[in-house]
Amino acid sequence: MERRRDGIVYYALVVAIIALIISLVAYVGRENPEVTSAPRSPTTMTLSMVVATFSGQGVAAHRWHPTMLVVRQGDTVDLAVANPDEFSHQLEITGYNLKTKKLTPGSSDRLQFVADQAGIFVFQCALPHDPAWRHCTPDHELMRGYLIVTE
Ligand SMILES: [Cu+2]
Repeated sequence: MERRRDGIVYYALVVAIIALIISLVAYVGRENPEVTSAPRSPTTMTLSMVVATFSGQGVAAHRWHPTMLVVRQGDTVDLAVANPDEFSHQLEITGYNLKTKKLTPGSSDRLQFVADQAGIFVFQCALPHDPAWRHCTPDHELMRGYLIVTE
């Protein structure tokens, strides 16, 4: 009887060691997400941007939304820009030498380009504040964001 119990304990120990070895092999051989997601062929990034107005406490803030665009070098960017504001604006991506047409209230435009240079590029409003023409708003200088092109 004692011998038989020893045999079962021994058998359970062998099974536990085999299970441990299998789980260790599975753990070591698991896919590393950092490595598998790194290489990626260039793609078309379809993005959209709007003039966003945030208001409250008698103050209105106008910003390009989103304030940051991130693409990879080599990607084609297809950026739709809309202006739902009651004043005209114009998006300019300095460094890439790109400008939308003057975006009058309710209008939109599209910028299509290949992000061939890596770096951080400012985008801003190219239409200085001019109340007589309903061009932009007093916070013109704050309508600023960044296009980040990663290598
Ligand atoms: Cu503006």
